[in-house]
Amino acid sequence: MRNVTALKEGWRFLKADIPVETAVQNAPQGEAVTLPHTWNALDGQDGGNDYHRGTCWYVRELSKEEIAGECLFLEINGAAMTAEVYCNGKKIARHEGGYSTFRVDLTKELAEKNILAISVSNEDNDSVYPQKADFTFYGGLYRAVNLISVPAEHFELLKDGTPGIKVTPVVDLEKKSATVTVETWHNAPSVEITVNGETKTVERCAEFVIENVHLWDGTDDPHLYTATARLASGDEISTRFGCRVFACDPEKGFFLNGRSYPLRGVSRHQDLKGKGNALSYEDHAADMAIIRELGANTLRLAHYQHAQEFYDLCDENGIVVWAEIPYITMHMPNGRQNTLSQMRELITQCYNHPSIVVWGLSNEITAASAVNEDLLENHRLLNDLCHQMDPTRLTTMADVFMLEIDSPILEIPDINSYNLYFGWYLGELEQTDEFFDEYHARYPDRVIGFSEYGADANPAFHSSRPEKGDYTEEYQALYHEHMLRMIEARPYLWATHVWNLFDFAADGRDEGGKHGENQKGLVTFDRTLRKDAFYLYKAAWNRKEPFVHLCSKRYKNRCEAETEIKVYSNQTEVNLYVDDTLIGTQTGKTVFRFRIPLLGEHLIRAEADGCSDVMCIRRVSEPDESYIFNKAAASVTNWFDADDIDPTCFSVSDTLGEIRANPQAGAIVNAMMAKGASERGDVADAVKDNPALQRMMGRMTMLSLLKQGGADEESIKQLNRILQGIKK
Ligand code: GCB
Repeated sequence: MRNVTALKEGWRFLKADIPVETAVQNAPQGEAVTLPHTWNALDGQDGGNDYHRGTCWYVRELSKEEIAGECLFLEINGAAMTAEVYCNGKKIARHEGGYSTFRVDLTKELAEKNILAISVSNEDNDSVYPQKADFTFYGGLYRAVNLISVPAEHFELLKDGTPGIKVTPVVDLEKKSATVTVETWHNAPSVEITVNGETKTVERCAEFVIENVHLWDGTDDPHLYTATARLASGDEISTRFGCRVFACDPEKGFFLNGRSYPLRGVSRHQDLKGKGNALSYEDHAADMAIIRELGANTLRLAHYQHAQEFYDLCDENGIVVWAEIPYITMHMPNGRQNTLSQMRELITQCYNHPSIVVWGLSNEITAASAVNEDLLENHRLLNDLCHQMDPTRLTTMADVFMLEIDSPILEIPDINSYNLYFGWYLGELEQTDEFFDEYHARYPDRVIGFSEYGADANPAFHSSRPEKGDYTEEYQALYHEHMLRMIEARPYLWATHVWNLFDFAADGRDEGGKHGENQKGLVTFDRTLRKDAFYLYKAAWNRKEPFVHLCSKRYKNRCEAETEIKVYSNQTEVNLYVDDTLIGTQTGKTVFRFRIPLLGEHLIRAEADGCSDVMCIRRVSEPDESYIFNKAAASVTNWFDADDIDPTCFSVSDTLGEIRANPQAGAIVNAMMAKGASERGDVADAVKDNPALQRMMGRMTMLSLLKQGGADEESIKQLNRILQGIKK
């Protein structure tokens, strides 16, 4: 018999870096908490970088009933980031890495009265990842903590948090069969393994053949089998598994079970407003329901190992997953062992999930580190570890935009993917298209994907002339309309992942009208509001549930004689009614645009195949200031869009590349940039030494470069006047 007891109640929490004796002594005065728990649920999402990073204690007494049984193990499914476990004052384990499961053998430590004390630290250091990244590093026992009691003969519990059972199905599509190898680890002479109604008694490992195999076939039919292993002592474990084959083709993209299956989806962090990362099963399931509503078929579970419950939900819903470790942003020479142990745990603990198809080695690791031998070696070791532990899956990497496409690091993982933010942080939307076209032309034999793209939007902000950097819901929607078209035209992209499905806590941020949040989500941090861009993807991806969505519903007060009404729908024909009068019918795909005169207050209704959506908008005489985040930026475009620019001469609307191609105009801009460079030392050096960045800047308009550099209105105008004096 195996007994699992969840230790939810009865904990005392002490927010103090104190010796274990003091922690145990002071425990009765500590705060009573229930698990899961993070001490950063509130301060980790209020902005300002002041969230508590330090060492805290969780103390609890174990009752007589809880410790019953022959052998007792403590299972911690997530202690962020580093934990030390003490039983009756004695240190019995240390674990580094905040996202994986680890277990501790308590059997020999037990006495009459038993006090468990766990110190957990999310303090900064130079060896445990992550240390530098755009998300809050919550601290706490934020996933379940369990006691597992087992007989003397039992399945392995300690090694890398293993489930004790490993299932490898190999599918033969032609024969419609699967050969399923089941390995187990235990300390008994034999084990009884059952798969699909067939039972075998073996020492450790058995093979089964499933004829007429029911495939795990993505979102339409994610069939799961169960493998069960039993020891004579009564200890029993089981795991679900799925039978599927997949492949990535450099020209045709992803294949599932022999058919083309373009992976189109989103990324997710494990956190929620008000709760931090301490989510309940219901929270996970609610997230999955939103993913299904969106119609995504893939998830990048960034930037660390997610909860087992969530990989289970992905298995059950047929979502293809990219799993990764938090080897992110900045390579740490002292962190090599930690990357290896986090990867070993990820693969050991997640191996049986059919949803997972790739192991991510790192994310934007060259953002703050040079591509040196130590970093390359670290990646080679990780890559080899993945292949050795799991020959059935591929390795991948999320590359930062300025990583040269001919960098040797790109040759390490099996397949690659780029994070690109052209049209948001820098550059123009079309540079994304150019980037992939160039990459694909140069490396037609390499598999490439689009691992991150997105634009922040605060649904309070609106504009009829949306532009990069304005944080409006409308710009985010336009951004994604472009990316959706870009992706649909490039079927070779093996997977694409919007950054991000949900707004998430990034305590270092303070922008776009909110503190401590990355607002690139298609849905708000509290999950209550779906932004327009959510419905764009729903229109493109959700083929099952007919729907129609009116954009810019929150943009009620409009200061214009004519306004655009934009509709997203997965139907091919949309009717638009203004004040109950049909004013137009459009046929098309995904995005439907209408223009209507705005006279006063109007009721707008869109209809498509029996579905409808309504909103109310009205004409106002003055712009509604509450819709504008960055008034200064907004005014720059307004004055600059003036028609008095002579198109036969240069202007700040030309790209840096175009301007530089002309000796006279180029000399002026180069001189101006050299002056800026001497004032901003290291940033300028980074640009000078990075040809990829140089090339990219060449494609940006002078105006957007100047705005991103923080140039004021007067100096932009002045340069424009000079450029207007030079004939093209
Ligand atoms: C990235 C990172 C991700 C950030 C994102 C952003 O490239 O991988 O962690 O949150 O950019 O929004 O800047």
